[in-house]
Amino acid sequence: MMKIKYENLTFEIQARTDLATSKNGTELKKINATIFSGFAAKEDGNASMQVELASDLEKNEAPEISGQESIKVVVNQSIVLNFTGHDDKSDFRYSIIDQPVGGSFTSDTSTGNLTLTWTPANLNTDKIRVTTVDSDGLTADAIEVVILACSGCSGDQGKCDYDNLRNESNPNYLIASCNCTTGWSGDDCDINTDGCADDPCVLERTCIDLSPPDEVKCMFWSWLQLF
Ligand SMILES: [Ca+2]
Ligand SMILES: [Ca+2]
Repeated sequence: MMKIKYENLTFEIQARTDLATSKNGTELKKINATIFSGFAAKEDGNASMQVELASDLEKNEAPEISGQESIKVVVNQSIVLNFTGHDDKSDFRYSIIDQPVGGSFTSDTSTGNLTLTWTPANLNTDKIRVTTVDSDGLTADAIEVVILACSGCSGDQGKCDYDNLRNESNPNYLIASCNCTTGWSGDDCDINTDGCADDPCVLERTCIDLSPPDEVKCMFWSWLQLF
């Protein structure tokens, strides 16, 4: 805490800084002006020091953070996501507000980036939200990454279709549907389709359900086919 004494009064600058950092930039300037305008009018040693402090606070700009704002992920497949902070002062830090389950963040000192490495284990709702905080406690507008998740559609039994979503209730965690290859069905293409379910065979033919990639066979039974 920094205290400034002027005549018989003591001003606790830290308390004002806390107040200032919880406001937006416009209000910050207003508060500073209120604290320091009285001192500026006095032309003595204390006044110059206090005006200088005010000037430092006013010059501080809120930090920013940039990075990918949406990402496609597949269960059991690893992704890497980078974020970059910016500030008028160099000693800002990253703040992780929401971390996905199984994900880990690292800060790269050579690039200054914040990196997320994540392998989703399932389709449970997850959140990625990060921000930057500068040395005076000012915070950037956080990035919340829109996650487009896919089950993987059981490997080669289907393909992720990110244009058709299974859920839309949470705009920041969307689940892609699967386009199944012939013979497979279900949300994740893990069900061997029962090709006979809709009685596709006519003229008294017998329906036989087949394994993928085939679906069904309709045939006349005869003694010849039994041998
Ligand atoms: Ca700053
Ligand atoms: Ca089948």
